[in-house]
Amino acid sequence: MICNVSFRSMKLLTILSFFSLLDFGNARIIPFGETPNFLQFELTLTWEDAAPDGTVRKAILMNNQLPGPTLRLKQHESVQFLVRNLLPVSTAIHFHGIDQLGTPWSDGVPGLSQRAIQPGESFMYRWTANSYGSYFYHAHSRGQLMDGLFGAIYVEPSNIQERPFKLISSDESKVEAMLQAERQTRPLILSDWRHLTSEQVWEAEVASGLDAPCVNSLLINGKGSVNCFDQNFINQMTSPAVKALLQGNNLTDIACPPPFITNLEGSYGPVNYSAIPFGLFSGCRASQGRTEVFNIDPSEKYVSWDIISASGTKFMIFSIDQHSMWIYAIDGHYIDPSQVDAIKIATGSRYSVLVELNKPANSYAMRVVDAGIQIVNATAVLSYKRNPLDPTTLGDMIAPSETPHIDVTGAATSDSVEFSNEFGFVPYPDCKPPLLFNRTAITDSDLRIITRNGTWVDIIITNPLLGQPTHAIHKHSNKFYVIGHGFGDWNYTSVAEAMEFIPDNFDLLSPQLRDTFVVEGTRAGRSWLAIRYQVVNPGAFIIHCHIQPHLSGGMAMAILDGVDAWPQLPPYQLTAR
Ligand SMILES: *[C@@H]1O[C@H](CO)[C@@H](O)[C@H](O)[C@H]1NC(C)=O
Ligand SMILES: *[C@@H]1O[C@H](CO)[C@@H](O)[C@H](O)[C@H]1NC(C)=O
Ligand SMILES: *[C@@H]1O[C@H](CO)[C@@H](O)[C@H](O)[C@H]1NC(C)=O
Ligand SMILES: *[C@@H]1O[C@H](CO)[C@@H](O)[C@H](O)[C@H]1NC(C)=O
Ligand SMILES: *[C@@H]1O[C@H](CO)[C@@H](O)[C@H](O)[C@H]1NC(C)=O
Ligand SMILES: *[C@@H]1O[C@H](CO)[C@@H](O)[C@H](O)[C@H]1NC(C)=O
Ligand SMILES: [Cu+2]
Repeated sequence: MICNVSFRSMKLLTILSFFSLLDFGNARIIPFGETPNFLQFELTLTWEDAAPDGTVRKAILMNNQLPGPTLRLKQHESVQFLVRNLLPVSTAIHFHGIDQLGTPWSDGVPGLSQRAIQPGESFMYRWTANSYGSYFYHAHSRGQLMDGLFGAIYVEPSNIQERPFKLISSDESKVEAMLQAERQTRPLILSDWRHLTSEQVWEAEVASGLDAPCVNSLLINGKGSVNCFDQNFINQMTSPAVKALLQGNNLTDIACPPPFITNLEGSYGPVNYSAIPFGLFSGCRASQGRTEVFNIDPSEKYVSWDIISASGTKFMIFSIDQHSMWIYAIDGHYIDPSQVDAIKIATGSRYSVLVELNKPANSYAMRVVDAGIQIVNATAVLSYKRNPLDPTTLGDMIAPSETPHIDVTGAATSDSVEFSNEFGFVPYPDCKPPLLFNRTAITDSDLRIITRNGTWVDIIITNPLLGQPTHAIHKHSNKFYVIGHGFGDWNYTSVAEAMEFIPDNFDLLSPQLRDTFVVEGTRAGRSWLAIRYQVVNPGAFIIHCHIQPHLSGGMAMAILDGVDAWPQLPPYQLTAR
């Protein structure tokens, strides 16, 4: 993937249709403080030397660790989440995918929902986990996500929540094992890592005039290593399509496209190639970090992971040697389970998977690679060995695997490898947003969306310039339905009108319910995405690209939802500091 968004003409979000008041499927808002269970969670942020991939740099640690500690809570439980900022810079923390019903002041967007937490200050976030499933917290201030500020959140579903596991197997003992695996589900956080800090990357982007899509390593739960591939191997693994793009050049020694590729469309204006620091596009120094090892007791029959992409720029592909995965929830919502060998995951998305432990006792590589052009990877280990105290089961015990599903470029190793299809999932149980035909259009002239409470809103996101990368659009507050997508120009005044001409591009019967979704890259032509949500949560929120340099570059838009019913700041929040 080549990230060459023009920061100066960032007008990719086009609001076309805005539907008038209809009342459907009200979410019950539980005001903070009504629930009996309060969880206390404290996060102390410090700026320290750290070496997740074996190379020392400054990074943000949370209670001395990276990723931060996992926040686990039960559905409908409330949390008081205290952030102590001992960093030299201001910050704010966003709870990605958490709907913040009734608590918009805890959404963590500095300048919109709160003032930034200054160095030395503390801030108390308070919210209720209305929805179950996999989420994460991360910095929403400048590029701090890329300095390591992230950690998993898991909301245990209430007992009355219907699970889709019977669709995987009709064997009751297996379904019971899946329920048990879900109860013990564990985070698997994928991230991309650089040896420059986020501010150094930003300064280099501004000074050079280039977007910086390359990384130095990938991490699984904060662990990884730096590979320096042999140039001949890099050349050998470079696909014909990438070779055509490279015009006779090689990928660099970090297996990334050289900087002139980023500037191919010339959308940046003057480029200063001498302002590119070591390691940004090239400059490889191998280093060895730790390896994440999962020692699993195979008598449990199934294991569940919440795969969370906390990456700054990379879309990634994940797979486990010799095992398939049942994806059973995405972005904290169940789906009709889908059996795949490899999952492509956009930054900000969460895929929950069940893996059947039906192979011989051994260690199996869990692989993650860049889904784009760079050749960069990380490996964790799934070990069936029983005794976690046995030292031979710990460490870098990757059994030589003859049958990985993917190679280091993410390509399938055989025709039978099944990849996830972002567009193909069906929510469980089915949820149907209403068909709407009574519309009033609004324009995007002031780059804000302003709504009345209860309104249904369609947002059409267009990717109008050729050669653009795929973007990962994330909406704060409640989830949205993915009602349509396609290639070509969007030249309609509403979804209803578009559906008369291109009905096959829409699905109003079983659309996915997501908080992060892709609008496709435009190397093959312009693209668009149509999402729909109901305004149920008055407050100030944001919709933005989750690729960090794009967000830093301004690819964001404020959503002022339900302005007719904005809440008063409660007294407890006035003293949040
Ligand atoms: C590409 O890599 C090969 C193998 O290392 C090398 O012989 C060749 O000179 C390189 N080409 C360029 C344009 O740098
Ligand atoms: C290009 O970058 C170098 C290194 O940062 C700097 O010394 C030089 O002044 C820059 N040139 C221009 C034209 O800005
Ligand atoms: C990347 O994949 C290659 C090929 O499978 C492997 O040799 C190497 O150890 C992997 N690197 C990391 C950091 O996991
Ligand atoms: C359409 O909405 C307007 C108000 O926005 C309302 O006056 C009108 O009755 C609605 N028409 C239908 C058919 O629902
Ligand atoms: C906002 O609208 C939703 C949906 O109609 C409703 O459930 C909720 O009570 C409203 N909130 C306020 C503060 O009026
Ligand atoms: C624009 O929409 C019209 C129908 O409204 C269709 O006939 C036409 O082909 C579309 N043009 C493009 C460029 O997609
Ligand atoms: Cu983007």
